[in-house]
Amino acid sequence: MGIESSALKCTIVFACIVSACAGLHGAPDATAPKPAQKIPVIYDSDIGDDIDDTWALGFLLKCPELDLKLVVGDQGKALYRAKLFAKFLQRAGRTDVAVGMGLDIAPKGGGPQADWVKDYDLSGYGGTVHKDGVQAMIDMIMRSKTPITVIAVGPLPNVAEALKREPRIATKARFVGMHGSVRVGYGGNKKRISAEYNVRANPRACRKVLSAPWDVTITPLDTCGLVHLRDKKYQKVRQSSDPVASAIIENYRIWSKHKKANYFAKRSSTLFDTVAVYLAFRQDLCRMEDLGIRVDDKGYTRIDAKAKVMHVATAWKDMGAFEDLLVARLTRGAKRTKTRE
Ligand SMILES: [Ca+2]
Repeated sequence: MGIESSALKCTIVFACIVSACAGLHGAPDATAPKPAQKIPVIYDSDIGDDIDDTWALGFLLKCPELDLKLVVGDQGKALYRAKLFAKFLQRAGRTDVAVGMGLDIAPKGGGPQADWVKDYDLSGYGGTVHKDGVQAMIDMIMRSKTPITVIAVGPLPNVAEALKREPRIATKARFVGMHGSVRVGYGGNKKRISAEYNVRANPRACRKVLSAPWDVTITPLDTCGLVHLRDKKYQKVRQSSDPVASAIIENYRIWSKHKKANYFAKRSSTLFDTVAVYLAFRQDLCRMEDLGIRVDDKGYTRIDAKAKVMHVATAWKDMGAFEDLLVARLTRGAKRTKTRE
């Protein structure tokens, strides 16, 4: 273990102790002290396709353990995703976060949240916009004195390209992803695993990223595929005046209409990506296993003792407590949202 990974472990352990002191099982953490050293984060996301990336971005902004530095849109539609990020960050009062455009694969095109940004002008963003988000990612990782955590919640062409251009990023950063299906498939299916979308969309890129020599943690469908907010938990977010919560709900309403999803009034969709954000700073509510994971050509993630070993969240110890934490943080209130503009 190198000095950097030791330091990172210390940071995570400290963040966990702070969180533990604040009360583990879903108690609102409004009184939680801020950790001395936050974990610097790059968020690589296909925001604007499924809605869970937007929930995860909001959660990330609300976690005092994490310090979001850069967001990069992945898997094409670069302009659409950059606009979603920029408008969301502006609404959250976080234009200190840089926005990176993803790889130039299918740069145009929209998605189910297009109505939210139809009049948004990216040139009006108060923070930095990097035309080459992959290079911005590399530069930030290489220059950072504290190891960066890359939270990636989509297919992985950007991160694979970053590793190709500068393989040393794997010695300077840690990777946390929402990827794969290890023993459980979509919808909690325990009989059959799935070729999970983020892997299946680009198995080659995923294989390159997951096998790189960095510390890797993933939430496969086994854990992330089970998370929904329902009933009181959902209504608390839906009715919150918190600017981050209301930006999420505005997007969810537009997304639901576009997708003809008829459950907007009652519950969230599956919030896969929020679990990757959680694992970046705490892991105690999940059962974690160190497993060799091989990505096959069809997009399955197979347990293979000869493959790269990673930390895998294979089951929940207490999913309800995670949902409580998510709700408490998302609804913490407008008065506590720090504006840095
Ligand atoms: Ca995603």
